[in-house]
Amino acid sequence: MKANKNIFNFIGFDSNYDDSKLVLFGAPFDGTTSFRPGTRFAPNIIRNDSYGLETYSPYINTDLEDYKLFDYGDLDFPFGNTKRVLEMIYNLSDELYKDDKIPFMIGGEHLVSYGSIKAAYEKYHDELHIIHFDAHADLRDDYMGEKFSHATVLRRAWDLVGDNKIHQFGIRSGEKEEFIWSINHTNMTKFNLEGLNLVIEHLKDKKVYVTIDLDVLDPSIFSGTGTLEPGGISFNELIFAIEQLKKLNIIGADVVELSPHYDQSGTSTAVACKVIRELALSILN
Ligand SMILES: [Mn+2]
Repeated sequence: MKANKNIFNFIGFDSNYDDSKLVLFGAPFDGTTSFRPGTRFAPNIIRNDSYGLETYSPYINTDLEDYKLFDYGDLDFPFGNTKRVLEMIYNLSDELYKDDKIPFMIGGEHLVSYGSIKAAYEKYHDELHIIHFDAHADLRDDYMGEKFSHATVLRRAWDLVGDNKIHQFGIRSGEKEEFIWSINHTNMTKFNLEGLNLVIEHLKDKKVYVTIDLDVLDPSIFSGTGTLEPGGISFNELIFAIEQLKKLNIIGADVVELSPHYDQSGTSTAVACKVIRELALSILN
């Protein structure tokens, strides 16, 4: 596979496809965003601002340059056609799985995760667990009549993986019904990351897909997003949680919901870039 022509790679992701285990791609879609749109602009602004980062991580004590990493560029979506967008994400992730790669997707709104999780499920079936960091439960069965929405994405993932396979952290917003439903169907930690170490212990021999909605962070450090939810975790809490994930066999991941233009300081984009670097290194370590 060759890089798409719109390539301007994330820092350190400059190797070729064949040599690379981890493959980054952008899914610049915000078609079901209910409040403030703009996540479609995230992948390329992330790539641009990633050059403000070092490739070395003092947290994990490794360097992006120690690895072969490939940036595919962005999928070219037909905006307004949610079904087709999800198919395109599924098709690319499926191709990556067939080539024994690890898909690493940059959103976009959270619904994009569904396409990649579906491909992961079809490869790993019952072995697959999902670790989900988010302010929002995303467990509605439909949102304004739509089954496929940023507000339903983990419920649609549950349709695939079933009970007790989705481990949610930092959740502090949703309908009462979502919280009640979660009691019997997902493993939800409200407000913080308590118990992550126990989940990691429990999932050591499983295949794990990690989805990070950056709005799990407090808006005081991450205001560049569509649906702000005060009361979030700190940057260091998230980074040290990501470092813990290196104990797992992560077979796919995504980082979603940066909407860069709402934070003109660039802080939110810098946060996203650093989360992406740390998650990439955690997956590979
Ligand atoms: Mn969210």
